[in-house]
Amino acid sequence: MTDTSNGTPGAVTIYSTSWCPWCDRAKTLLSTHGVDYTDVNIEQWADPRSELETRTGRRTVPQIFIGGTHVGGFDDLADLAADGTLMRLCADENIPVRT
Ligand SMILES: N[C@@H](CCC(=O)N[C@@H](CS)C(=O)NCC(=O)O)C(=O)O
Repeated sequence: MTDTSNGTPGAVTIYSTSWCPWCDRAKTLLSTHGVDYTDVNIEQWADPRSELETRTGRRTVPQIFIGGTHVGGFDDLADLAADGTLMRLCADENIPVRT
């Protein structure tokens, strides 16, 4: 995890495209954990992959920020969810979690 300051304090941001199954899985995982998110479709950008790389250091979608912390893609998010780190990170970043 790296803090690249391109997230939003107190909120979850997911950079995605409309055709991406890994994005859908990430959104479903967040929803099943009671975490709301802001979905940013990178297809609206002029040069999506370059802009994504500038913001996150990676060129694949999804890219997910928990507050100001960049956690990576779906695989990274799933690992954090599996070992409980996701919920601790949400607490640390003041992200509301629905129960
Ligand atoms: N293992 C990655 C998979 C991400 C991935 O392959 N995303 C596809 C879209 S579903 C993508 O961005 N492909 C474009 C590319 O590889 O350049 C993750 O967990 O996020």
